Amino acid sequence: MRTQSAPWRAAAVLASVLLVGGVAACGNSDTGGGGTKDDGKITMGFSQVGAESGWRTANTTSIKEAATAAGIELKFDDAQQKQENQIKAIRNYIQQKVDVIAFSPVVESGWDTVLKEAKDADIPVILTDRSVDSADKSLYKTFLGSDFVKEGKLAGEWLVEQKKTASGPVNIVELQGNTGAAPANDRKKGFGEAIAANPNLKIIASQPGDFTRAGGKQVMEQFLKANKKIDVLFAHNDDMGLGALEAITAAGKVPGKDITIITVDAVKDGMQALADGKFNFIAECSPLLGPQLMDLAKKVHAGEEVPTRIETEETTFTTEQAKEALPNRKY
Ligand code: GYE
Repeated sequence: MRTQSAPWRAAAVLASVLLVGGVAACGNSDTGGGGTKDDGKITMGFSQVGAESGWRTANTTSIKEAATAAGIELKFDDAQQKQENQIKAIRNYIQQKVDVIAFSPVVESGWDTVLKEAKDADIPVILTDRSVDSADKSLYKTFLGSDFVKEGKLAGEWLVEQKKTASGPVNIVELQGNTGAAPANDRKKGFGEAIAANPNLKIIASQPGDFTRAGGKQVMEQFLKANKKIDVLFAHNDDMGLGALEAITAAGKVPGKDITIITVDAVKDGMQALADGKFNFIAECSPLLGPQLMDLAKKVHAGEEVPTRIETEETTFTTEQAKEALPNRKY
């Protein structure tokens, strides 16, 4: 196992490294990549989920800037939230014989075939931001991203603490991310486990809002129509929470007061809403994965062993903490 070296520490996002599966899946002994070019430059094919949220925009910027800084040639594709587009992009990258493929899988399932094709072509794959549920861990080299279960758990634990003196039922509505996505599945799980500590806390409605503002607004409108008493909103990201604010205000309720709002991400607009008291709590999820991703690409390309799981380090914010952090927030 390798210990962290200087470039890791220099990365924009601090990372804690967990080696969960013993020795990293070994590629072949030579270059570890399928590139045929001999200009010495690493070519990375990257398939991005889409541009659905402020988080995603910041993530894309981070990846593009880090590729330039690292001297890596980046081929970038926006899949517009469709798995079929991601599979198509990955197949193109295989055909083009890029050195490394990296992608953020829009959903967890259904990747084995295309990942096997990349493996057969001897092109290493790095998962970034979201993971896949493939049983065969040799299909990718590593997964760089957040612990989404933990984010949901931190959100739930904060709520449990806030409502510890509640004597009656606390009605919670939940805006989920896109169906089948790792952060949607995992944040739901973590939050659900945490609030189980207090039987008064009940999720009375839970629907996907696709991680978008429009989705958050639309689903919140339905929630408000169907439920007289909503005490808490848990939105799986800031953007859905921001969309929901409009629906809540339009329904004549005061966000952050009549309805307690908890979100995940901590992008600038979310942090502003928190500082303004419209949101009440945010569990952070960092999108600044670019520098670490490029570092990993270089290592994997050089045939070096890398940890199979690299977890980003994150925090949480209350209104007071958001006010303090906002002036220096980069995204
Ligand atoms: O929380 C959300 C984005 O996968 C962690 O995707 C990412 C999530 C993020 O659309 O805003």
